[in-house]
Amino acid sequence: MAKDDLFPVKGMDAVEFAVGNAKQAAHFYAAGFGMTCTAYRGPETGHPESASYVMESGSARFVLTSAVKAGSDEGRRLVEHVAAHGDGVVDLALEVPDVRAAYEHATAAGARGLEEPREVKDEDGTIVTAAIATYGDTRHTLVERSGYQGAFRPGYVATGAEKPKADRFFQAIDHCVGNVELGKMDEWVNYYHRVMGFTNMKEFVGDDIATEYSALMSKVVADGTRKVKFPLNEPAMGKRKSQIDEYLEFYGGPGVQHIALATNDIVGSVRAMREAGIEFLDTPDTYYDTLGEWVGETRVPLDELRDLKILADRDEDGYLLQIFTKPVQDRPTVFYELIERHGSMGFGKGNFKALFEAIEREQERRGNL
Ligand code: TYF
Ligand code: FE
Repeated sequence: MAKDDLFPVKGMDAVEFAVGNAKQAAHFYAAGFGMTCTAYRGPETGHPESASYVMESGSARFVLTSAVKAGSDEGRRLVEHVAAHGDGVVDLALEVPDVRAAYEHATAAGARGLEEPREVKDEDGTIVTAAIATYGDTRHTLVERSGYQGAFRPGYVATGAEKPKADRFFQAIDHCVGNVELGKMDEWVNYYHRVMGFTNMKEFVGDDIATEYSALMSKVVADGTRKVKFPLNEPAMGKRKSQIDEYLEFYGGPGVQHIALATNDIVGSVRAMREAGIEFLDTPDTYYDTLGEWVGETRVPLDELRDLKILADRDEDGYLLQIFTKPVQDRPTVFYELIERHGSMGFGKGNFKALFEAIEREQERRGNL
């Protein structure tokens, strides 16, 4: 963390989803993603408006929230979010060392403030939070934990479940991707420059790749430590309807497209998740016919990659293995990526063609191409 960093971040604090039925979503993430429900807040704990399940795997934390009292202010906000977007991400919460300073800097730099800094306390300590708006109806809550000892945040009650083992299916959030409207990508890239002091990573999808096969443009911004990485996509004119346009249409505007989860054992994770019913994108056998020639040796034998449809990419720093789920709700919106990094800090550029073709096959099956 550089001394002159005006918006230092410690990492992702949590990804919060507004969903139609958090109780059932919690079961899905437990069974399919190997996550453990570590904390809960709801009517039984003195919060009648909504129910929230905190799901953890390693340092990755998802919060699944549903309205309980649809007529309350909070309930109405959740119901409206779900009505507009379906199940989706409402909050990419960031842990910062000083919320007041971060909020002041962000709003002075033009971020729209949603919640002023405030302290929330219980017998386990104090947390400071504030919130700023980002693309669509998505927000960044800023969280200062300062040694808070309780379950998640004040108001939440620990479930008593044993802390999940970090080597379950994944142990951290690697990156969170946003889809924004045509022509808005650079505006949002600049927002993260200005507001958070994030800088561009070298991986991007430019005009050349866009027109050839991807029908999207993308740039990646990250904090100085590269712990928080936010790729941003916008649609581009390709040969066919952009997967980003499909998302924007079905999500009802900009929002989080995919969350990449870091794993140390992608083979074990994919096997277990497939077994639990999670559906992954298919990769044609022809991809593997030439893969060995350019990717070289990886930890996982080529046959196993082919078997499980795992993708691989290599750059000057090393290699990565990755795979993408199909959308995890009926709308063709949010999906997940599993990523096992071995040196490479990239996003799988060498796979973009194979990946985007796989996504287009799914678009076609849905009748959206
Ligand atoms: O996060 C990334 O940039 C990669 C590649 O619709 C990617 O995972 C980009 C766009 C997309 C799917 C994957
Ligand atoms: Fe990704």
